[in-house]
Amino acid sequence: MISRTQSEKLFAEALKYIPGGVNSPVRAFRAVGGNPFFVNRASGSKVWDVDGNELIDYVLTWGPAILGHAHPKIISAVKAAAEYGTSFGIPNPLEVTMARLICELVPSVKKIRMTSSGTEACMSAIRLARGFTQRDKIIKFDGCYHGHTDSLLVKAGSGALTFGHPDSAGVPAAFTQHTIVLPFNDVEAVKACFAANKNQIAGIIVEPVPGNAGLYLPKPGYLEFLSEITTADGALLIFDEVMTGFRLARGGAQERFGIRPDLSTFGKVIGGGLPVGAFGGRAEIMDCLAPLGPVYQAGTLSGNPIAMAAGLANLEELGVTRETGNAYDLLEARGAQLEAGLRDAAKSAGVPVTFNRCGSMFCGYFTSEPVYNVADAMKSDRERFKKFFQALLNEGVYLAPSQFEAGFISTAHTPADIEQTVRAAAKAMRTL
Ligand code: KE4
Repeated sequence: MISRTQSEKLFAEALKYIPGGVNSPVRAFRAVGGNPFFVNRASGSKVWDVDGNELIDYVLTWGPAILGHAHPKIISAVKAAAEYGTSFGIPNPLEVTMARLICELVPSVKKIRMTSSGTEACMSAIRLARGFTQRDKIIKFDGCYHGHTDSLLVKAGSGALTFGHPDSAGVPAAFTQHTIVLPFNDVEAVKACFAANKNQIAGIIVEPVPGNAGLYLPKPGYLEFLSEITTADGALLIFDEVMTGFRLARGGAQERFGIRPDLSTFGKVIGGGLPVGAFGGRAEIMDCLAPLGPVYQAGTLSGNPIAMAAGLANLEELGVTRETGNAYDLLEARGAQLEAGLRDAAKSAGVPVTFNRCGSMFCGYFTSEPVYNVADAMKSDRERFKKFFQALLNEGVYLAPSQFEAGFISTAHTPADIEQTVRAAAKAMRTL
């Protein structure tokens, strides 16, 4: 029997000082039962909890650890940068290196601004879209999560969905009156919305591959359709690539699907595990930002040298500047191995599972129906997921503690890790 005595003690202590004992709700295990464990060490594909239990990690701090945890190149880059100071609040060379690299890798991004979180990046991109178009309305899709900024916390995904009350308390109706929520992958709903709001929509913000209600993919032609309909109406298309950026391809989901959005947001991978976000796009839009233009946006630690060093080390080690011999073939191979193994395990156990995957992002839903949007995802058997999650945890495999999160694979996940995961899943599925 696995002991988690130290984690339990820490959780009891945490509850005294931190709401719910966690600094982000999805960590609280409320959707899967039991209490969260505490981690004080991570390396490669593994984390170790404070009781010394080793776990193969498919959360990877929600995406940033694409090279696995504590990659030597990142650790040495952070140490080296820290020797010169942790923050200047004055422009530093690494900000320029990062900005130039992102602009080189993502053709739709001609200028970019760093922030300290994905929430900030998405919030700022929305403000910029409204400032540039002089319009107020924004379309988002149910189940998509763009951080916890007031105007976007409407039918949001991730933790908001996990808790079953997609709309958050504390958000005045006035703050969301300009937010229109539509179902993802539904062309007619978007057409009807633009017809009813001609020349009033500032933009669409969308996760090109939604990873905050589990994971599902855009139907063929859907992203192209969003690009066309926004262009035709003078609205902007904003790709939220906080999760997919530099994970699904060197140039993110927009490279993989061949789309050029007007604005994009980034985070996670570009911070290598440190607090970073970014938003960028067409120069004439970005130049509306202060100090050049009237749209205000700021941040004490934006472009912080330590975070830039960590993010640059992450990107460099991924091989993003190399068209061949970069990490994406390996990530694809590991994802394919995991998918094949989990599909076989479900089939052998006679358990209906819909397994969605895009590169190194994945999600298994306990349903025999396809999952193309959050309504489909909500039909899956969450009780089965709960049992599956706990069974895998007891076998040393850590999945995201919610059906409504994506799983992530790193270059540090070995074939043996994945074989161990598949064995654990096969054993767990026989108990469901
Ligand atoms: P942050 O503010 O958490 O850095 O980024 C917000 C965000 C924006 N856009 C997308 C597509 C995202 O996935 C996120 C954050 N992702 C969640 C995981 N689903 C972060 C985990 C958490 O909230 O604890």
